[in-house]
Amino acid sequence: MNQTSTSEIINQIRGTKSVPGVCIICPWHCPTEVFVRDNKVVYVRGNENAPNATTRCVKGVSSIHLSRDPDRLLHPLKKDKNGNFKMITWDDAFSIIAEKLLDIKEKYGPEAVGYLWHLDSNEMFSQQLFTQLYGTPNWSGHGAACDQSRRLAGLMTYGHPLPTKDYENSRLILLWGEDPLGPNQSLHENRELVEALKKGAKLVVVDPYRSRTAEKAHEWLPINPGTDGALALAMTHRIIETGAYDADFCENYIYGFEVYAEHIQSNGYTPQWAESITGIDAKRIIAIADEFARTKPAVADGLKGIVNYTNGFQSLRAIFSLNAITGNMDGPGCIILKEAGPLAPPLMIPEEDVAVPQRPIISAEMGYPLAPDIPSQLFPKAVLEEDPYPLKALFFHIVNPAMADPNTALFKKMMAALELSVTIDVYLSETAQLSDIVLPEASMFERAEVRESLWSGPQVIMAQPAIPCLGSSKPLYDIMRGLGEKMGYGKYFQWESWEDWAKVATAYLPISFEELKENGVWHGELRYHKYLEDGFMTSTGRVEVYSETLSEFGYDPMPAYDDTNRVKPDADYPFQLINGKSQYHCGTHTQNNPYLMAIESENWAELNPLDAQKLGIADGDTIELASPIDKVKIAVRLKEGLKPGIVRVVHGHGFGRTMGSVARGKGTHVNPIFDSVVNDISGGIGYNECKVSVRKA
Ligand SMILES: Nc1nc2c(c(=O)[nH]1)N[C@H]1C(S)=C(S)[C@@H](COP(=O)(O)OP(=O)(O)OC[C@H]3O[C@@H](n4cnc5c(=O)[nH]c(N)nc54)[C@H](O)[C@@H]3O)O[C@H]1N2
Ligand SMILES: Nc1nc2c(c(=O)[nH]1)N[C@H]1C(S)=C(S)[C@@H](COP(=O)(O)OP(=O)(O)OC[C@H]3O[C@@H](n4cnc5c(=O)[nH]c(N)nc54)[C@H](O)[C@@H]3O)O[C@H]1N2
Ligand code: SF4
Ligand SMILES: [Mo]
Repeated sequence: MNQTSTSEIINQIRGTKSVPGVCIICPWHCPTEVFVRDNKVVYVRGNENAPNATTRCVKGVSSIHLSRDPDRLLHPLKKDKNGNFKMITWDDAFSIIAEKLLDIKEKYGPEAVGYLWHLDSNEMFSQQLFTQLYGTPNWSGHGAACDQSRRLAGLMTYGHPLPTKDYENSRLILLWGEDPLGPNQSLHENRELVEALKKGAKLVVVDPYRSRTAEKAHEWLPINPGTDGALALAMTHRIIETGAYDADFCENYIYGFEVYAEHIQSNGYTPQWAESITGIDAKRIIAIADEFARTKPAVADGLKGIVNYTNGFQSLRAIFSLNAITGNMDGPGCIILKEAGPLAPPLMIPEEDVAVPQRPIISAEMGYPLAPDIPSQLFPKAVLEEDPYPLKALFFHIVNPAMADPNTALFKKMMAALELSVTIDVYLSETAQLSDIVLPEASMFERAEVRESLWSGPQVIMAQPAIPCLGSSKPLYDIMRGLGEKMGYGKYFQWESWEDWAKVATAYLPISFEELKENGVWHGELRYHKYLEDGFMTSTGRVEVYSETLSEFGYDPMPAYDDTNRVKPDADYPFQLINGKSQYHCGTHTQNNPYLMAIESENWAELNPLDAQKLGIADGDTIELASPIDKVKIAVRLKEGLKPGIVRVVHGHGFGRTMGSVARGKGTHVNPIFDSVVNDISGGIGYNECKVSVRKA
C-alpha cells in the first residue's frame, strides 16, 4: 500500500477530507493530517509524508477538542473601569490599540512596547509589524522560560542555536536532564531513539529522578541537582588525560583545544573531584568517560534538567564540548547542526522603509547582551522602575507568563502598572485575565501556517485551515493586518487569501506551491558533516571550546564549574525543589481538554519515601511547600527513584481559567513559590533553584 492510498482509504471509510496541518500543542510541531467532516475535525494523525509518519502522541490526538471547545475565546474583549471584560468589535479593538501605540511611540519611543510570543510561525507578521515598521527592538520569543541556556551554549560552542540529534545511527546516547521517553516525546525523534535501542545502542541517563527514560536506560546516573557541569568536566579530564580524544578533529576543527586541556588539568577537574560534588562514584565517571570516548558514533545532550540552573549555560558548554573533543560532530549518530528550509519573510518591506531602532534591545541594556531572547523576568524591572528605560505596553501571544513564569505576584504587579496590555490567545488565559484587551486567535485547525520544523534536516510545513474560524476569532496574520492598517502600514498587508503571502514565504523552495500544498510538508536532504565544506558558524569557523565572543563580553571563555547556584537548601528550607513535565499535558494550555484531564486531572509533587516517613507524610496526602516568597498546597506522590532531599513538581495546572470549565479549580499553580533567578550570561530562568520546607498540610 503506498502512502497516499492509506489517506484515501480513511477518507472513504469515514467520509472525510484530509487537510495538511501542524500540531503546536508542544514545541515539536509535528506535521499532521486533519480529517474533517461537515466542517468538524473528527481525527488528527501525523502527516504520512513527514518523518513522524502517521503517528501522534496522546496530546496530539486529543487536540481535536480545541476545534470545538465551548470555552474557547470567541470575541475581542476590553476591560472596563470596574475591571470587567466587555465585548468589543475588531475595528474598535484595532483602533484603541493602534492609537495607544502611536501615543506611546511619541511620548517614550517605540522601544517602550514589548511583544512576547511562543510557538507560532505566523509570528513573522508580528515581527515585521513591531520591529520593522513600528520600530521596537523588544520583540521576543519566550525562550528564557525554556531552552535559552542551551541555545546560547549551542551558539557559543557550535555556532548553532538548535542542535538536534541523529539518534537512529548512534551507538551510545548520553542524555542529561531530558526525558524523551516520558513527557517530551517528539514523534520523529522518539521513533529514531527506539530504532537505535532496537539496533543495540546503549542509553545512559543522568537525572536525580528515575524518569521514564531512566527506567528504559541501560544505565542511570542519579546526580545531585545542578552539578552536571562537574560530571561533564570530569569526563573531559579523563578523556584528555588518557589521550582518548579525537586528535585530528581537535587539531583541525576545534578552537582553543590546547588551552582547554590545560584549563581542565590545572583546575583539577578529576573524577575524584567530581565524586563528592555530583554524588556519582569516581569509578563510574571513569567508566562512562572511557565508554563515551571509545564508542563511535555517540551523542551527549541535555535539556531542562541542565538549563533550569543558573550554571546551566556553562554545564551545557561542557557537555557540547564532549561531543566535539571525541569527534562526534554533525555525522550519523551524532549531534546535528540542523539546516533550515529556505523560507522568506511574508511581507515585502523595502529596505528604506524599515525602521531603525533608537535604542538596543532591553536585555542588552540590562546586562544580558548575548541573551537570545529577552528574559521575561526582566520586564517587571523595566515596567515598575523604568530601568533601563520605560516599558509601557506589552503584548502576549501564545504565552501565559502569569502561569509559566516564576514569581506570579511580581508579574501581577507589573501587569497592573502597564499603560497597555494585550493578550492574543485561544482561551481567556490567566495572562489574558490580567490584560486590558484580549484578542481571540483562530486555533491551529482554523488557520494557515508556514514553518520550519525541528526535524534534523531542512523541513518546511504548510498547514492549512481545515475548518472555519470559531466565532469571530482571526489568525494572527489577519490580526496583524488589522492593526497594521490602523497604524498606517496598510500597504504592506495586501493579500486576498493566505495563499498569497504563503507564496511569497515559500518562493525559494525547490518544489511548486501546489505540490507543497498537496503534501503539507517538504523536506530536503539531511546532510552530514557540513563543516567540511562550510566550517562552523562561530566567529573562528571552528567549534569553540574557548569562545572569543564570551571573552570579549567579559565572561569565562571556557566551560568552568560554577558552584555559585544562587539558591541552596538550608536549615529553614531544607529541600531542593526541581521540575519535570507532565506526560499528558503541555505547559498550561491543555488543562481544559477533557480527554487529557480524564487521564491526569491535577499536578503533583514527588518525594522520596524516606523523607516522607520522617515528616509523617503518606502517598496521596496534601502537603504544603513553602519557599522564602510564598507557599502552596499540592498533592504528593512518593517515589523511590528520587534522591532524598529533593521535591520534584510538575507544573501546569491550577490558577484562574474563568473560561475553562474543565480546568477550573484543578491542581496547584506552583510558580508563586519560585523566585526570579536567571543565568547571568544567557538570562535563562533557573526554575530548579528553589529551596522549600515541606510539611503535611
Ligand atoms: N508531555 C509534555 N511534553 C512536553 C512538554 C510538556 O509540558 N509536556 N513541554 C515541552 C517543552 S516546552 C519543553 S522545553 C520540553 C522539555 O523537555 P525535557 O527537558 O525532556 O523535560 P523535563 O520533563 O522537564 O525533563 C527534565 C528532566 O531533568 C531532570 N532534572 C532536574 N534537575 C536535574 C539536574 O540537576 N540534573 C539532571 N541531569 N537532571 C535534572 C528532571 O528530573 C527531569 O526528568 O518538553 C516539551 N514536551
Ligand atoms: N515551574 C515551572 N514553570 C515552567 C516550566 C517548568 O517546567 N516548571 N516550564 C517552562 C517552559 S520549558 C516553557 S516552554 C514555558 C511555557 O510557557 P508559555 O510559553 O507561557 O506557554 P504555556 O504556559 O503553555 O501557555 C500557552 C498559552 O497559549 C495559548 N494558546 C494555545 N494555542 C494557541 C493558539 O493557537 N493561539 C494563541 N493565540 N494562543 C494559544 C494557551 O491558551 C496558553 O494561554 O513554561 C515554563 N514554566
Ligand atoms: S509530539 Fe507535540 S507536536 Fe507532536 S503530536 Fe504530540 S503534542 Fe503535537
Ligand atoms: Mo519549553
